[in-house]
Amino acid sequence: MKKVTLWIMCLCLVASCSSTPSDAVHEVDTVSPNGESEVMATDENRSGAPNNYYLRQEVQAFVEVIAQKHDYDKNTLVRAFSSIQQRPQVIKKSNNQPEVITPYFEYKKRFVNDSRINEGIAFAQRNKEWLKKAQQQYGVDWSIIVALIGVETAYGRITGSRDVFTSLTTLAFDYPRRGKYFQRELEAYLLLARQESWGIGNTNGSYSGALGMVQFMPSNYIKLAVDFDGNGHIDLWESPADAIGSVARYLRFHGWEANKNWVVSADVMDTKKVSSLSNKGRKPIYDRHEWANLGVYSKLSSNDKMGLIKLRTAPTQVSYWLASENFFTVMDYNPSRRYAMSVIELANRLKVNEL
Ligand SMILES: [Ca+2]
Repeated sequence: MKKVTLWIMCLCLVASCSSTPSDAVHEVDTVSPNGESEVMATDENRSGAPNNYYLRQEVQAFVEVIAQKHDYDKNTLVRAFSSIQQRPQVIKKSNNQPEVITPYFEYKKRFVNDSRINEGIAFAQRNKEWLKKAQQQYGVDWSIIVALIGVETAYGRITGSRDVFTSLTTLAFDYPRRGKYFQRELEAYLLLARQESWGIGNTNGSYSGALGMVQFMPSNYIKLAVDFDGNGHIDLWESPADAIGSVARYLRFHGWEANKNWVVSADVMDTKKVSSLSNKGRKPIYDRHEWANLGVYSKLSSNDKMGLIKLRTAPTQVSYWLASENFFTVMDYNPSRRYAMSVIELANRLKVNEL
């Protein structure tokens, strides 16, 4: 008798655990062997995943803040956070970004190659009216816009297949090195999801939470994305026009200067003399005369200040460039010199074609 009662109790418990509310973020596939006690830990996550994020005190505090600060429906947030658990691959990937560990000559092969160039030319032809409009409105060269979209997502082909809510939550609460940053992005994502009626957890992106053809983080999506085709919605997945306008607006906002050099190759007479000046900071530091006094020569004719960039262009070879403010503006998109140089090299290869 006692056994039968227990069995019925278990059945009821499993039934309540696996009943998923109609607006749940993710379906819960199974109840894990140890799920019951965890699920019973609070009243509000009976339908939640085992080890779900809402069991964590800091997440409960975060939910409270978001609900208060933005008048956000707390039940929606509780359901969302209790439906997801840590995605460890996100942390692993964040610790092994190719920008950090791959030498430039290897890194750039992924982006500056025949297929990426040909696809870029085709993308530019399909979208030339929007590119001309963006170039005119924001002063950003069309080839940089195309190259940036090409490097980010292969012109919108690879925009990420991970639900960004789980990724951002994992990084916000289990990646202490940048936890505060990702908490702000998670907050922005929640606001965007409400504003755009996406439904929390229904938006896919990169493992670090970047969105759409241009891989904007949520805060940039809110701040700088633009409805460039004027259809009343900002859609960075399906509208190349919106993607083009948004990239141009982003670069302009971060200091892009029209009709300026991007980078010029440089000859360095004494590498030791400039070793503390190369790859230094994120701003141009000297004009061409000051660089020449240090034994750094280029074909630059303007008097703009430039920074000195050094990258490995072969296993036993490094090359130098003088880089303008525009180069550092591309670094505002992704703070990697290898990334910025790849975008610029791809743009230079595209630029030889007429728009
Ligand atoms: Ca639009």
